[in-house]
Amino acid sequence: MTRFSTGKKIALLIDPDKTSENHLTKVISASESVKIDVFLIGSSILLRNSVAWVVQFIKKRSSIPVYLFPGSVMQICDNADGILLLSLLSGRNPELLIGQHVLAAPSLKAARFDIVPTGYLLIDGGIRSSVEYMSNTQPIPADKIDIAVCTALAAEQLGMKSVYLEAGSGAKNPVSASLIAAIRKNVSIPIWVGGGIKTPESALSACNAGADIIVVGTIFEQNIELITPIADAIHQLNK
Ligand code: 1GP
Repeated sequence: MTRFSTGKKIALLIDPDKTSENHLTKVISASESVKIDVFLIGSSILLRNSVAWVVQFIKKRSSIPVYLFPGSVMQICDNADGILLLSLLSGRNPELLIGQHVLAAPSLKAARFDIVPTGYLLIDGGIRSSVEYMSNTQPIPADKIDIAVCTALAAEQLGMKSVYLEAGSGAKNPVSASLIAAIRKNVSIPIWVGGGIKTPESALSACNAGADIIVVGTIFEQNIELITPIADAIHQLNK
């Protein structure tokens, strides 16, 4: 049981390279008013070493939980509320299955925050994503539902506490409702879904198929006001 086990939730992904004091202030204010459930902080690659600063800036001004969503061990800091400890199970790159985790283990132990071991599945979203390039792995083809289901099952059987279906930031096609539904039928751990979700309709479709937490990033970088209809649509399902 984790804080992500009950109800439908929306997570806002913040790329530390693509924000500033001014932008973050607006993001926090909009997020408070629509009751964003969690902030995720991270990126496939960073030009600036700014994760700790972003976490601290949010923690001082908001009570919304802040979780690390690290692209690498270099993006770990100890002032967050927790971390999605991602293992890229769709790939066969040992560094991202266990190597980075070994390097990060002492820092994570010292941080004493919530660690959510998460099976991370990259699903083809119709673009060559940063995750695909940086991880040097192939995404699961969007129509290979059996492969995605078996990978999610393996995550649960390995004891992971959630599974994250990632179409890639800015994906052309979000993860399909049929793939989400097939995974929902087979695993009981919380399912995160992100990548290419831009409308209340696509967020609702993912939730109705069985997603528990919808992750949105890119569209809020472009227009923070779009946060309201999407968050409202998701939270409506809890009434
Ligand atoms: C990426 O799933 C997230 O990890 C968010 O994707 O930027 O397309 O919303 P977008």
